[in-house]
Amino acid sequence: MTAAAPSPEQDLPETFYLKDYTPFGFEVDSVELTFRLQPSATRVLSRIRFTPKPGAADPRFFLHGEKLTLISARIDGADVSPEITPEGLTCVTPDSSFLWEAEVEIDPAGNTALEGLYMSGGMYCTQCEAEGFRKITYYPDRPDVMSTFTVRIEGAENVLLSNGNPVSQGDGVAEWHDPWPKPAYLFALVAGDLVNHPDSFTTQSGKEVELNIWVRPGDEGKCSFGMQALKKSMAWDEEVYGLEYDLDIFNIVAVDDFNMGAMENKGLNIFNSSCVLASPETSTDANFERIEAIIAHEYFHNWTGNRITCRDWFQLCLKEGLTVFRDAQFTSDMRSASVKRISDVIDLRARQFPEDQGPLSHPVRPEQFQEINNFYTATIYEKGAEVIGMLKRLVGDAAYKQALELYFQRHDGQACTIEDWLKVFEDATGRDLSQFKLWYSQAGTPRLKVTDSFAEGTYKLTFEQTTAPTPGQDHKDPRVIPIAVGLLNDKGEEVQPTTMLEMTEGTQSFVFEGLGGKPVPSILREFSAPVILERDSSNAERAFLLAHDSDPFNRWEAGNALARESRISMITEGTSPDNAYLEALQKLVRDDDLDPAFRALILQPPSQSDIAQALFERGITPDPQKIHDAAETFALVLAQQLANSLPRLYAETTLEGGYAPDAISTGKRALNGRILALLTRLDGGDQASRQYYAADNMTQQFGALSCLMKAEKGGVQSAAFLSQWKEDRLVMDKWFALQVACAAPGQAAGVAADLTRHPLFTLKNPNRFRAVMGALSGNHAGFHHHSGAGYRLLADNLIALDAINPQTTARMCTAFQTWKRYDGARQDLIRQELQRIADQKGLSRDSNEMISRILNA
Ligand code: 0A1
Ligand code: ZN
Repeated sequence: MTAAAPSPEQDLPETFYLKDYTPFGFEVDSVELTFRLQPSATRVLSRIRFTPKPGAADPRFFLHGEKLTLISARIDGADVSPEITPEGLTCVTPDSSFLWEAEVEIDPAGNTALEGLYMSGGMYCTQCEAEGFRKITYYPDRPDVMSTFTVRIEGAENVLLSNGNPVSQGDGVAEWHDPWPKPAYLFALVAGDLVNHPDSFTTQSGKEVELNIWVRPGDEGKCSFGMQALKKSMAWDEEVYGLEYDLDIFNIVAVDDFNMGAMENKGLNIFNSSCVLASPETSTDANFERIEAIIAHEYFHNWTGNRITCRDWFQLCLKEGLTVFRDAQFTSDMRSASVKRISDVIDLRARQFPEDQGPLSHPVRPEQFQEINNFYTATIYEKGAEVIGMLKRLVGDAAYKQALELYFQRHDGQACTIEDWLKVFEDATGRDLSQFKLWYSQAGTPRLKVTDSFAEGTYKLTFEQTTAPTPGQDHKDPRVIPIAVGLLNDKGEEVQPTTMLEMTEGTQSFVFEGLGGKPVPSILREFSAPVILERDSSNAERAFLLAHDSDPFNRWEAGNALARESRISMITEGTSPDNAYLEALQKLVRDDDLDPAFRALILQPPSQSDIAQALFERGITPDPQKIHDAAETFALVLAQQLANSLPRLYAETTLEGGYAPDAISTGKRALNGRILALLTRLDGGDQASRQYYAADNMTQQFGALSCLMKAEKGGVQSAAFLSQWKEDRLVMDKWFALQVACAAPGQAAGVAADLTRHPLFTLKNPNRFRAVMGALSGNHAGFHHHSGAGYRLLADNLIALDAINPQTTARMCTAFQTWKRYDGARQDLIRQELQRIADQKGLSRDSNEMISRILNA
């Protein structure tokens, strides 16, 4: 059992290992908390009943606690004097059930790290995942310790909220009781002068649930979309998973200062205001889509995360991978499944692939960490969801459903592991999943080399899988890979419908018999596994698949490969944009039988960072300026080729009538936006300017402004935008980001530096910091400008932010994770900046871990 306080070696950050897991030695029978709110001196009183577990040998317990001033501590009414360290306290305990009472003082107003209890815009709020509760009071702050909570809040604010159901309210006091045992990371408290957007939902068993979205006065008009998304999520989880909500009330609160997107605290979700507030005038289509998905994600956590939680933080993907998978299913059902899949793969390749192939690579279930906050990564979330998608493809939909029913039935109320998760699939299907488990333990993206041959009606596909070494893992075993394959004949007809091949060996062949001629294979349909497919294919074959593949994902993929190849030969051989590809694009853009959203995706060029990665993989050192120039040339040539039809296409795709954020209108506006971007390259911004002034919604206003800014014609409109929206923080984040995103490579760092001196810039708000610094690192040629100014500016700002908010600083360090792709001169510049950050006195544990992992690449 856990006993004395951990004692890290002087100056060496402690590393935590999965193999060291030991259960806590006590049950926590109940928790009662009283908060006496004061901005700089809040008192937290706790009454916690502990019962030693049978066989417990150690007569002491360790409670986590950080940055707390202990006022008093008692056990069964008698004062005690625990031994206190910066990490917590150790105290001698009775050998049977006892009551622990403590009073501590904390400083919410001085808490700029936004973990624990802090203040945002005059409101008190909390963020406890992963280890923030220990900044509120002394407690065994680990997810496998679950208990019921009763919370009393004393404060002058008119709204006082916590988890569970309300017990009493009134006169500066509120009491809440959460009947569902939960770990401390799901605790939440909010107190503020707030207004609500109320609604209600009747569950499938007829229970009436009160719903509220709480916001600052003035934002109440931006809640209805989020509320609809919540109600759709509640109905969907009942219908698809048979899961019903389990409290009388569900509250969502919007907070301006928040490190992440949102948090699934039981019955009291706390949202970054950017992820819940929406109105046509202030939010883009992309914002609406994201809000719908995040509301669903947090709501779905009520079962996958809260009712069944994680035993320890190494199991984070147990709740996150599954909940991302569920929210993706929801979005596919609400919108277009193929558009969602393509968008998710674009995102996976942009964020998870570089992570998995660089110095930060880690398994979906990591086995060690220094700071758990650094492991809320694309690997845990998005690759975690991909792994579940593969599992579902392998066992089939019916078995997936059975396994999930068994999971909820067997593990409700428990803190579980990946072993528990896989066991329900084994028990439901009789399959042995020990090899499949490698997806959880082995880091790195597998490469799948494909060769084929045809003779006498038999087509043979041979696959070879390899995974490069990753930090701490040199050897890789072959994994189970579901490969969805279809075959087309030379007329483009499907002669073999999608079939799921199950690869288990390092090298493996599959044959298809009775074919009339050599088919064209469509491999890895629907992106059936998160791997990199390598196949010697011709542009003619890609164009054929782009025209004929019945699988929408692979159809898009063929276009994407054509775009990439065309770009690469422009860069490496100085060729002009590929004509066959340009013609294929022209045809698709005009094909009204195709979903506009799909056409918009086909027109979306590969990102410059993707091209850099593709070059690097071919042993060519990427030159960011050349990559940028090729992208510009390609867009101009495409615009010129389409010149005659662009005005008509623009007119045809312009929506009449009022704005609605539904999937069909969103797809049409996406296509219209791509056409406007091309048109702006030819008409000097006339149409974009007209659209800017005529727009009655942010999608079109901001879309037009982006086109103008890219064309360096947006000065007047940008100033007008600033003056129109300067009071709206979320719209201003867009404006800040756009200035940097549209800056020419040689100017990006200078523009960003100027913005950090803008009166509306602040390090205290993570959204604003990310708007500027995220846009800088996202401006590929600007960030990697040979002067090194981008690197220097980011490092300066990371150093400044680290003292205020370590978590957001550490996440932004990932901008440097791909540094080994680039030439020696750039690597020297980056190494210098990384070293400068590492050398900072008092650098946070969060940033220290990130920088040293990146430096050790
Ligand atoms: N669990 C939340 C995201 C979240 C994670 C960590 C946080 O602080 C370190 C805050 C929020 C989710 O998946 O939505
Ligand atoms: Zn989550």
